[in-house]
Amino acid sequence: MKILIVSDSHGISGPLRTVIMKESPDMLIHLGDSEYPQSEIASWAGAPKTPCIFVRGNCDYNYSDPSLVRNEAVFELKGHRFFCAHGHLQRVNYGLLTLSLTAQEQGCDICLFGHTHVPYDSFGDAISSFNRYYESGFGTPSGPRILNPGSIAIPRGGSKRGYMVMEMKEDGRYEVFYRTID
Ligand SMILES: [Mn+2]
Repeated sequence: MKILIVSDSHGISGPLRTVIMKESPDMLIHLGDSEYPQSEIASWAGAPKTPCIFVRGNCDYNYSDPSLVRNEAVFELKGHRFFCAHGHLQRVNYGLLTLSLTAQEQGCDICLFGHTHVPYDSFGDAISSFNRYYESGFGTPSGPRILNPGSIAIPRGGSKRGYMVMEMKEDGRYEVFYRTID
């Protein structure tokens, strides 16, 4: 299945709608600061047939549908457990340790965030990393896979307008593709 991961569209609906139409995903995850009615974004993706998940960004108050947005979303899919948050509450501008540990506290192996407007794809620090390294061999990454699709509307840090597509097979194997629209 194809999961479209976007963030920080900040009221600029054009590229968001274009990408949703182009990718035609089986699931949509918006990581916050849409500043646009979530129900409308979800309708572009084909909700309710297509599941859509929205988390609240620091700019999402006037335009958001309270019934559709939450601060954090945790769900399971094909043997994986996802943690989704905008990231401002985990202070991601100052580092990803809190985000990584919060995801792990909830048993998640995949962690999605936005807010920075800069794409990111790496493994996070682990809870009890000393013990895990001791058990599994030094240097083994044991934190969650942490992904940020960047901003689909207002890129920063030298990045381009972009998003991520996660292709997940039935057996849980997955690949992540970062795509730009410029
Ligand atoms: Mn933000």
